Amino acid sequence: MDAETRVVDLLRRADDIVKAAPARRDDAAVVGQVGELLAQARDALADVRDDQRRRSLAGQVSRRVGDLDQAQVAAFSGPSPGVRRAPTRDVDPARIPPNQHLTAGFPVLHVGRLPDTPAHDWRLVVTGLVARRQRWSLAELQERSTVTERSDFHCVTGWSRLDNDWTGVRVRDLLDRAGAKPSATHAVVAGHPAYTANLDLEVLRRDDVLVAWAHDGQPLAREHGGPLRLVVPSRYGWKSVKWVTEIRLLDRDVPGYWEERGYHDVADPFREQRFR
Ligand SMILES: Nc1nc2c(c(=O)[nH]1)N[C@H]1C(S)=C(S)[C@@H](COP(=O)(O)O)O[C@H]1N2
Ligand SMILES: [Mo]
Repeated sequence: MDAETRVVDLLRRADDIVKAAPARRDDAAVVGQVGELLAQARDALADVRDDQRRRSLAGQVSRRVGDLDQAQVAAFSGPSPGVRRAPTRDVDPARIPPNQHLTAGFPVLHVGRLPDTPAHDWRLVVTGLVARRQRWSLAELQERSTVTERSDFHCVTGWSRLDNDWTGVRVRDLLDRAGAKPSATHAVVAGHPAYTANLDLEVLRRDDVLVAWAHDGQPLAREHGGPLRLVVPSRYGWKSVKWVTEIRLLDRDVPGYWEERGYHDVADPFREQRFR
């Protein structure tokens, strides 16, 4: 089977599973199987010789990965009632990345269930290429220099929420406290339950990158990542790890949960870096 036939075949198999899904009542299994087929299709794309054909097939794979993301959200956390389109009038169009729309609410999006660890038992560790491994409780973080930063939030599924006031501490402060080694170039940030995202250290050190415990002046709701979440405004939302537990510094880029499933390592919404 040549590469093109193989991609088409994998897409057809993925579509067949999706079509049969309503009868199966096992959304998680459907998402897992379709995700696996799409990952194989993505790998096979590299061997499709004809540029135009490869681009067209890549678009078909991407669209299905996007659909799967939505399906996954529905499967794991129910429909997202927060996704309501907001008018874009009166907003500087330069603030809205390509192919994003504004949402009036604050959608909730994640895989898996909410953690039940009480806030007073929450710990954040900074590990890997650091001079001093550090561990903070929420109270200890709150004793550090607290900042509030206003920023926009862009989810790869298409919604953007502008003007979020996040309160927390700068990740840069924590990295400096831990003593990031010069060899450290990237990080993998982990959160409940086994969610991870990879980021450049340069991005993590920006002013607007926080671990936050409050949003718009209110304690951060559990479903939005409370008691503690990462916020990385300059990247698609999947990099803003909720229920954050660990920041591990590395000397290489190691893909996280969604990146392993075909999403972009960098994920700049203004360059529309959705998929690899
Ligand atoms: N731990 C964890 N963090 C996560 C996710 C997740 O599945 N698990 N989903 C990400 C995605 S895709 C988005 S868009 C944002 C959504 O944040 P919100 O639910 O507060 O809107 O959380 C991100 N952080
Ligand atoms: Mo997202």
